[in-house]
Amino acid sequence: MKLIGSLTSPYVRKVRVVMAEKKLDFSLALENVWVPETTIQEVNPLGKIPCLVMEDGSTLYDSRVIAEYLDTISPVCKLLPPNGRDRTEVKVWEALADGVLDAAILVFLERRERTPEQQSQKWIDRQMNKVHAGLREMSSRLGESSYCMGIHYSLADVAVGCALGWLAFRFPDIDWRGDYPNLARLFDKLSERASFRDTVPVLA
Ligand SMILES: N[C@@H](CCC(=O)N[C@@H](CS)C(=O)NCC(=O)O)C(=O)O
Repeated sequence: MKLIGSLTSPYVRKVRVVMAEKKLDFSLALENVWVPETTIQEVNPLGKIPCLVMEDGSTLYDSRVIAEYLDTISPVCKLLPPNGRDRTEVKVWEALADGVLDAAILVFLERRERTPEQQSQKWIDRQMNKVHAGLREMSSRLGESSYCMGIHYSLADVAVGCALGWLAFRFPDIDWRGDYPNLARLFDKLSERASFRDTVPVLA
């Protein structure tokens, strides 16, 4: 399998962590989707990474679909409960963590891709409000539990860890560690895992 991605995308990191936890073999093909020469749309019409190219040449996107698929192809380190309410709960955690990222990335891009005159503070505030509300919700859901789903490590922790890691990387001013010590405790524990250590976001 070939994973098309980057070393900074938190959604790509989520898939890389899942691959590592499940001990799946893959090659990582780095792709800069922001340059005009990118060929990403040949594999994903939406022009986004991650995109997984399988042995038969077919492709999978987005990160949630890829993660869910990868969990079905190996019994090693099951990251999603087989069915029922717990499975949905993990997916809600993932939607929450990805949603925080979606909002934060819109702010990041607003600042990077638009001139100061073009930028809308109202838009930035709207998205930042989602980031902060999402962090608050994550902390409240986590409470004093060891992991998002209680005592079991799951895809929920992978998604939350990647979201917090990306905020630390791109938005160091957001003090989620100080505001939510339980998220910091979870993040520090996740950061000790080889899957997280080996995928810390880095500028190419
Ligand atoms: N919901 C998608 C989001 C993927 C995404 O937005 N990836 C970014 C990189 S972090 C991207 O490729 N952006 C290119 C674009 O929006 O044109 C997923 O989970 O895979």
